[in-house]
Amino acid sequence: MLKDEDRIFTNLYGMHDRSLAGAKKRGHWDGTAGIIAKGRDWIIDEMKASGLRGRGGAGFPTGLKWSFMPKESDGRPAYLVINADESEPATCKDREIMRHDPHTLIEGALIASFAMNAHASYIYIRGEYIREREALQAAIDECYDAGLLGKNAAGSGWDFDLYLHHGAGAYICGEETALLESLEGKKGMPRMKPPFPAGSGLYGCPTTVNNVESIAVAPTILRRGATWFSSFGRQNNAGTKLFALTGHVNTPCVFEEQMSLPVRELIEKHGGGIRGGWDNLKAIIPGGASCPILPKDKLEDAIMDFDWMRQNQSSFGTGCMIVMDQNTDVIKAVWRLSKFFKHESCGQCTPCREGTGWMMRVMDRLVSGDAEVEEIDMLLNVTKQVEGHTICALGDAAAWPIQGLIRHFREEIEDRIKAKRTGRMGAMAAE
Ligand code: L3W
Ligand code: SF4
Repeated sequence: MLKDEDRIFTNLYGMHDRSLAGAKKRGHWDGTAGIIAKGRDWIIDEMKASGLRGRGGAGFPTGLKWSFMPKESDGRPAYLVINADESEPATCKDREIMRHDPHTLIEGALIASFAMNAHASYIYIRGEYIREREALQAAIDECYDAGLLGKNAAGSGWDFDLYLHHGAGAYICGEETALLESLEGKKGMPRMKPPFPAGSGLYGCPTTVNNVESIAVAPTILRRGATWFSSFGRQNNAGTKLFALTGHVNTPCVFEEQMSLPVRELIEKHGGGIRGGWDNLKAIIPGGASCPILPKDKLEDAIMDFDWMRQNQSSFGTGCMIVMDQNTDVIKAVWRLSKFFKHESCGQCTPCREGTGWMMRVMDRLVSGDAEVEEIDMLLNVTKQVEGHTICALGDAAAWPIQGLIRHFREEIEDRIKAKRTGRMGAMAAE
């Protein structure tokens, strides 16, 4: 388990003073101008060497992403946009940073913006996060008063403004290009990529969009060094990370831990174990609604990181896990996700707009058992027509949970259909 002195987030549970004075006591805003004085190349190289991969779900290397920003200005301003539209079902880690440790994020925004030549940064926060918004705004105001933001921010010689913008409850605005559209005052509909935001992002200017946690860990990485951060986890899966456990664990929680620990260890040490014990486990969804479900027999030696999950036909996502015990109707659980994705589809591309509705309606029938066995393969086929054929990842995200369900729980689906048919035939015989 991670030692206390290696935690980046020292106020995750709000036990300490979250104000600037409290944050400084816990080591934040220490030597910020000195880090900036080391220059852009040093910061980006150190971030690359740390092995940090984006904490918002896709796991793209953070230092590499920063390096895509133009080194010299071509007359257009550059922007850092921080994705705080945390809306993935079961994902609730960034909110703990914003409400209890907001200075980690603000200091990170200043350093990252300097590294990418940006004098302004926007934090796009989920509309429902009202308390988090208040906490973050109070921290931003404190920083302006203390000279840590604004002209010559933190005595670094860099002028920097930070704005908080709130969303209005649309999940799709967590997709980076939909977020940029929304920030520009338009409907939150994803753009085609490329161009990636680094080439043409906010208002057509070079932009980097990063998750809250990715930015909030940067100052500590730069203070303690890339080697310190990369000493946790394993190659390609470095660092410490905020994880969450929800569902049928005894103590649902958010916690910081090192990457690449066994799933079982995380559940037992941090989640107090499965309701009814490990043998009562049925399945997990590792890191958000789009990550394919994994059954218990895959989980005995499972490792919680990007590579293990990918090699086992799932994904690490945000590291926020849904745990399901033997009482769970997994078909219904995945149906619920299908309903979610159908509702949240922005509707601009046909495979997603029509496909999510189609998939949900077949899932309706699988839940009740009122389907034909042949429809299982037909449904699988539809998921393949949607996957990879849409403008943004929401189409894939709607397809993958269903693929995972059929891969691991086909027998359960078939049994339900057969039981229903037997019941129907029994009733017909009785008539
Ligand atoms: C420049 C290239 N930039 C990629 C950048 C790109 C983006 C990042 C990752 O989806 C996933 C999704 C959710 N030149 C580049 C480049 N980039 N190639 O790298 O891009 P991408 O397309 O791999 O991912 P994405 O579209 O950002 C994110 C999944 O995460 N998810 C989590 C969702 C989490 C939330 C939340 O509440 N925090 O919504 C869970 O599984 O489904 O697949 O910045 O521009 N050649
Ligand atoms: Fe909109 Fe879905 Fe197309 Fe994404 S995949 S752009 S959410 S319709």
